[in-house]
Amino acid sequence: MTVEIPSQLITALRDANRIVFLTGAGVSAESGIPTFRDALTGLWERYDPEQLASADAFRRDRELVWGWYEWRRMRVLKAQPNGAHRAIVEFASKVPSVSVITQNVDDLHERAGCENVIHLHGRLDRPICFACRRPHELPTGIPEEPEGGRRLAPPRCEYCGGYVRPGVVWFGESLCESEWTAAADACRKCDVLFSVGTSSLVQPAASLPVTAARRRATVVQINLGPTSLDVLAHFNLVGPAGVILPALYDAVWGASK
Ligand code: BV8
Ligand code: ZN
Repeated sequence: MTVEIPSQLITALRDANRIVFLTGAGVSAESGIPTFRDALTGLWERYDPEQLASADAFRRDRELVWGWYEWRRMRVLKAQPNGAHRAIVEFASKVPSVSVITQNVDDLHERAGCENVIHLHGRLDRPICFACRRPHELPTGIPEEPEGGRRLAPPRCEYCGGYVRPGVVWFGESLCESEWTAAADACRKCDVLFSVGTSSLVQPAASLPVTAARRRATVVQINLGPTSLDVLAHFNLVGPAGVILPALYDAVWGASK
């Protein structure tokens, strides 16, 4: 696919000192990770993600919820970063300050070489105890989960015997204060904010591009389809992030590796 890149965007990127990448599930899609709203197949296909990604769901049926997260964790462990993750790392080698703020709970940005990723919604690989919130060490290796998944009994906390839960922020739970503060601060200071592969539905993450735009940042959306951000973004690039981001890098700094 040929990517049309407006010359004003190339200029804005060349002049930028601070760039923020706000990423969602679409940035991991080309690594084979189902997007958040597509991650409901097999056993879970009759559920709404907001139903499963909540503390109530875990209280109601911890084996169903733990099984869903272990299936997703297995998918992440079997996946590799894609061109979008790698292009963001290359941007960071050219621009004085690049902040990666992700809604994703996978570690593909880190595995591509990004440092200090801000995880607004936590991480799959950092489970905690539901009762005392102490971290729980998962066994190494890749859990062998059948396609479509299965119910699984969550491990027990070695300190208090409580049930271990995924280390993610569920709907109705507050975001980690320090992560949110760092994210909002980066968006207030940036010259360019990319919103990549997110339906821009989930709050308060979806308010970050508004914060950046209020401070006169150039807002660039890269997505497969329209979202509520279309009206605010200065540039809407429609297509796969794994194609558009490397093309953007090439247009500004010459052929990416
Ligand atoms: C909170 C972790 C309050 C779990 C997730 C206003 C203010 C504050 C809260 C609210 C509010 N209004 C409503 C709320 C409540 C709620 C909310 O936002 N609900 C929405 C649905 C209306 N928010 C909360 O509950 C938040 N908590 O604010 O607490 C509070 C305050 C004080 C005291 C107590 C409480 C917590 C929200 C966090 C929820 N957890 N994830 C898990 O992963 O299982 S959110 C979940 O959605 C994922 O993290 C996911 O990343 C995120 C957003 O989804 P997307 O990443 O956008 O993925 P999606 O599938 O939707 O879209 C993918 C996009 O990519 C699509 O557009 C597609 O076209 C595109 N795409 C696909 N392939 C590609 C691509 N694009 C480019 N290239 C491709 N190849
Ligand atoms: Zn405990």
